[in-house]
Order: sequence, then structure tokens, then C-alpha cells
Amino acid sequence: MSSERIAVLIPGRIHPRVRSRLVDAFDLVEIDRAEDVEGLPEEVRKSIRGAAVSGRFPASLIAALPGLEMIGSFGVGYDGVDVKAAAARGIVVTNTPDVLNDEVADTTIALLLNTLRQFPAAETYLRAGRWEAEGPFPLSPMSLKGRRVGIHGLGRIGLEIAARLAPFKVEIRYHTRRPRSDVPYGYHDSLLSLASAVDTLISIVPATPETKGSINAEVLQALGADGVLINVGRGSTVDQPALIRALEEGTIAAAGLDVYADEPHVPDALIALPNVSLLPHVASGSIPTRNAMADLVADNVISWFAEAKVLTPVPETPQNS
Ligand code: NAP
Ligand code: 8YV
Repeated sequence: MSSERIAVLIPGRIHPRVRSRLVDAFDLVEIDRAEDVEGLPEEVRKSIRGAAVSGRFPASLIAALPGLEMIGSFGVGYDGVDVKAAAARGIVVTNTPDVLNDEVADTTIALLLNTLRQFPAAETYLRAGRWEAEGPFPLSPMSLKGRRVGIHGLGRIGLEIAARLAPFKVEIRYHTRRPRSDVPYGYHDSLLSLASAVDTLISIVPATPETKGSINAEVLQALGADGVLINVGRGSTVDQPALIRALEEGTIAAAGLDVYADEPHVPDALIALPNVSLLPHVASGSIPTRNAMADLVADNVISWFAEAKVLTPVPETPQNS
């Protein structure tokens, strides 16, 4: 490692474009898992000033890097990074907001329609030759027409979901902690009140101690027997065992999920259900959108070491020191 070049840690797998954007200007230190930092020579560990990560960056890793100044996290949700530990050390954390809003909102609408109209099952039916052998695929019991949709989280992505829903002529309501003054949609000051007022609940909130398990048995009961839950935010927001019970017992009608409690594990009980549409956390997963996210990670790292400024700091850590 040359003495002038800045060392940047990549703990675990990251989008290859992050690596290729940084490799010429920085000394990249790559380890498989956060815990492997202990195996680095002490002078290398102490030389690390930046990091680029997709996923976990625990407090133990921050503690092992005395020279760390910034962490560029891949994804708008940064629940894998211990931002409290970073903030306590004055370390700047960045995420990748906005560049994925359209992709995630588009996926949400696709997942909503797949869940209501059972298009994945219809395609499986055709591919299995059953259309020709057995006749038309059964009519879907549910339709988007006339639904009342509640959005849990009306931030950057929630707003794009709402904008896409408006032309479907559905009623739109929302719950956030603070009402917005810039939208025409009806506000609910609690998730339970929102769930009681709608038959379709779309969750797009971050994973926080407050949101953890907030879509629970009571909220699902309030959503009702025609109720449909779509979760594109984080798996931790939903009490997953309660959701499985609600789907098995008909407490709600159906669910469309992109995120799960313990990814990539999806419980067999969920997979066995006929009234779910399941995606493997792909809401932002197109090549152009993931490239844009990777570029933003790299641009944050480059900008920090060139200008002592980052482009997209998370609110919990210092903006620019
Ligand atoms: P954002 O702009 O920060 O919006 C978050 C929204 O959630 C805000 O409206 C916020 O309003 C609300 N919120 C936060 N805590 C809440 C609480 N306790 N109760 C009710 N509402 C709460 O974030 P974003 O860019 O839209 O992204 C949202 C999340 O989506 C990310 O954090 C990530 O976890 C997830 N995501 C998933 C995928 C995927 O691939 N499936 C892709 C992108 C993002 P208040 O602050 O007023 O409460
Ligand atoms: C990514 C996401 O798939 O941005 C987020 O918060 O959940 C997704 O866009 C994920 O962060 C990359 O692993």
C-alpha cells in the first residue's frame, strides 16, 4: 500500500461499480465479513479512513477502525449501519436517496397488481399448459378498482407510489408521524386508524425501533377480511408470524411482499400460502437504478476525500465537519 493513497474498507459484497469507481484512486481493503477486520494487520486497520458498504456495518467494526471518517452505504435504508456509534465518533454516514424512487414505486404498483389480480399464478398456469388443457384461468376475486389505499410512510418513495396510484382512481390516505402540508391525501395520526379506514395498506417506512413490528395482529385485524398488505419497506416493520396467521385464517385477504424479517430466509409457511405474491427484495433491482446507487456511493466517498463534503449524508451523523 503506498503512503499517499487513502485506504477505503469494503466489508462484504458490494455492487461491482462501487469497486471499479474507487479502485484507481484509493487503496481498497476488502474483507468478507465485518468480523474479519480482526485479521487485518494493525497498520492496515489503523490506516482505513473511508468505507463503502452494502449491508452490515456494526459498532464493533467502527470501534476497530480508529481513523475512520466516513461510511458510504449502498441503499436508501441504512439500518445495517450503526449510525449511533458512527455519530458518537463524528463519522459521516451517507446513503443513496432519490435515485431509486421511481424504480421502487414502479415495483410497488406491479406487486400490488400481481397480488390483487394473481398474474404470477396466471402465467404459471399458462406455462404449465393448463390453459389449453383445462380452460381459462379462474377470475381473480379481487380488483384494484374502487380500493381505498393507505400509505404507511409518505416520504420520497411513498410520494412516488401515491403519484402512480392517483390515475388508478383509488382513494389515497396515509400515516406518518408528522402530517405533510403539501399533499391532498387524508392523514391519520396512527397506523391503526389508517388500517381501519382502508382495505389496502402499503408500507414504505424505514426499519427503526419505532416501526419494528408495528404492522401487528391488531393492525391486520383492522385492515379486515378484504384487506391487502403490500410491504416494500423493511421486513422488520411486520410481525411476520402474525401476518402468516392472518393470511391463513382469512383475517386479511392477501399480501404482496418484497422484504422479510430474516432475509434471505422466507418461511415455508409463507411460501405455501396461495394468497401471497412474493419478490426477493428486488424493488430497486434494475441495472440502471443499481448503477445510479453505486455511483452515488462512490461519489460520496470521492467527494469526502476531495472536498471534505458529502452529497447525501443521513440526518443522524454530522453533515460536514
Ligand atoms: P424517507 O424519504 O425518509 O421516508 C420515510 C417515511 O416514513 C416518511 O414519510 C416518514 O415520515 C415515515 N416514517 C418514519 N418513521 C415512521 C414511523 N415510526 N411511523 C410512521 N411513519 C414513519 O425514506 P424513503 O427514501 O421513502 O425510503 C423509505 C424506506 O423504504 C427506506 O428506509 C428503506 O428501508 C425502504 N426501501 C426498500 C426498498 C426495497 O428494495 N424494497 C428500496 C428502497 C427503500 P415521518 O418522519 O413524518 O414519520
Ligand atoms: C437495496 C433497499 O436492494 O435502498 C434500499 O434501502 O432496500 C434496496 O434498494 C438494498 O439496499 C441493497 O442491498
